[in-house]
Amino acid sequence: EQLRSVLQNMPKAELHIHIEGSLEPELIFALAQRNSVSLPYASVEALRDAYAFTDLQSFLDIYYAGASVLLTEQDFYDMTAAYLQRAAADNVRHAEIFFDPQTHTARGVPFETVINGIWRACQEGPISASLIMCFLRHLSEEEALATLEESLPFRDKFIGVGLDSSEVGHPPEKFARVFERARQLGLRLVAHAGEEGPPAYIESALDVLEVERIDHGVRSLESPALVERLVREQMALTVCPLSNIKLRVFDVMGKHNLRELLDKGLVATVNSDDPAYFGGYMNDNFIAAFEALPLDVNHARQLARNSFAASFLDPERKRAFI
Ligand code: ES4
Ligand code: ZN
Repeated sequence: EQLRSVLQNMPKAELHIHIEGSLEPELIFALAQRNSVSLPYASVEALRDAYAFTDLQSFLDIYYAGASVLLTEQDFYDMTAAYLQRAAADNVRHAEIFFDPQTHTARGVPFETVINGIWRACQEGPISASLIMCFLRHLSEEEALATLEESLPFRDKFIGVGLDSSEVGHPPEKFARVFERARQLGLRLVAHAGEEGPPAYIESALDVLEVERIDHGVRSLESPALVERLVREQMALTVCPLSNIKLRVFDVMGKHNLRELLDKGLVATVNSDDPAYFGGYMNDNFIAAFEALPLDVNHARQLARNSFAASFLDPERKRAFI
C-alpha cells in the first residue's frame, strides 16, 4: 500500500553491496559460456537450488565459485553495469560498492582488469557510485599489504578500503598495519564486524583499525556499553536484513533487531549485501523488513536520511540529497 510506495520511491544510498554478490545466476552462466569456464552446476536452476545457506562460510564457498567466471575487463564491466541499472530502478541515487580484488588476482586475473572494468561502468552511470576495495580476512595481512601496494597506481579510482569474508577467527586487529597504511594514504576506512563475530570485534574495528562505519554490526546490542559509544559517536551501521536471514544471523525477519537499533539512536542503514544470493535488491530489503517488523513511514525516512548522512559523499552533495 502507501508505505510500500514510500519505500520504493524514496531516494536512498546503498553503502553495503559486494559487486561480486550482484552476479545473477543467468549472468554467471552467460559468462561461463563466453569464457569457456566449466561450472559444477548443470543449469541456472541447479545453481539457484544450491543457494541454501546455513551460515556465512556456506555462502562464501558458493560466492567464490560464482566469481570464477569473471576473467576479462568486459566481464567486470557487464556485472557492474547490471547492478547500477538494477539499483537505479530501486531509486538508489548513490552506491558505495565493495570489490574483492584478491578473489580474482589469486586466479591470475590482473588487478587492473578488475578495477578498470568496475570503474568504467561506475563512470557511465546511471547513478553516482564510488568503490571500496576489501581485503579478504581469511588471508594474511601480508597479502592484504601486497594488494594495497598493487592498488596504488589506481589510487584515484577508489575511495576507501574494507574488510570482508570469514569473520570469526579473523579479528580486525589482524589487519592493524594495512589499515594504518591505508589511513596514511587518505583512504576512507570500513570493516565488517559484528555479523557473526562478537561485540569485541566491533570495538577493535573502531579502536585498532579506526574505521568510520561498521558493516553489519547487528551484534552490537549484546553490549550496552558499546551501544552507548556507537550512539555517542553516531557511528553508522550498514545493516543487511535479507542477508542476516539467509545466513541465519536471525531465525526469521520478525526477530531482526533493526527496529531496536533505530530506537536506541543508532545510525542504522538498510543495504542488500549480496543481492543475487540473498533474495533481493534494496527495495526488497526494505519491504521484507517493514512487513515483518513494527516500522512506519517515519522509520523509512530516517533510514533514507541515514544512508546519505553515513555516505562518504562530500558535504555539499550530501546536503543536496538530505
Ligand atoms: C559477505 Cl555477507 C558477507 N560477509 C562477509 N564477507 C562477505 N563477502 C561477501 N558477502
Ligand atoms: Zn557484506
